[in-house]
Amino acid sequence: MNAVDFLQPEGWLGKTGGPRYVQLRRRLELGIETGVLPHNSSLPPEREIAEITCLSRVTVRKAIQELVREGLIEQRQGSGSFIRKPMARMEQSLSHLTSFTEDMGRRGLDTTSRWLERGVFLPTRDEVAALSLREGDQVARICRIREAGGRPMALERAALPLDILPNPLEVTTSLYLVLERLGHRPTSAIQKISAKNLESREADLLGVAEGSAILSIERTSFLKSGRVAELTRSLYRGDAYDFVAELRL
Ligand code: 16G
Repeated sequence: MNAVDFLQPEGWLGKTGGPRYVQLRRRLELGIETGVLPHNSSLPPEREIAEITCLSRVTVRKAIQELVREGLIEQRQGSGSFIRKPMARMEQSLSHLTSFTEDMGRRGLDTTSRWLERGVFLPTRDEVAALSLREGDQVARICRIREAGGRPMALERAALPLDILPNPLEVTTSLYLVLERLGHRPTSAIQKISAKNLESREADLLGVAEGSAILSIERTSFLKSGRVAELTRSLYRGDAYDFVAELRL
């Protein structure tokens, strides 16, 4: 089946199926999933989709924008919209205490950060408890979108005692590299993983649709002395990660 036949509105566009842009977005997602709209091919122009489906161009644009946010479609200046190759899932071992930069480097991917917060703050009650802070202590906090190969992979919020990370602005790429330089790299950690559906603000930041499945991970890491070095809460894209644990008798 070609794209024009596939987008004919009979059979999938109706009054009861929710907002029209959502119905179109779902139809396009199905086309991408089933290969009717193949990877690396161009999407028919907005005007043509509007004609085939009898939808307004505003509605078509809204559906396409959502697919761009989800990372399924890429808009190239001057040459239109293209179906992106899907992101390969990454397997992440749960038995080694590695950093995001190291994990991605091993896969040959460069990492970048989009900073949301980085500085010294008054701690929240959770941070005081998790980091065993004393009254009046402040906390170093770094919060960022972690990207690999140019794609957002995780939203990460880390909090550390100030004597472990006195100057959070020093962290420009890898937190663990800075901690290593300071002689404070954690040597063990406990991780709690749970499933969540993304709220709209976080979904926007990660470039996925609201309500998408996400892995919520809380890592508490320790120095050799047993002292807590870091409390990091991360949201990892559920469509990109498999966490793998090795079990032995
Ligand atoms: C990982 C860790 C996070 C740590 C970060 C350091 C998980 C779930 N989280 O993302 O706790 O702070 O690596 O990475 O693995 P960096 O050294 O590249 O900044």
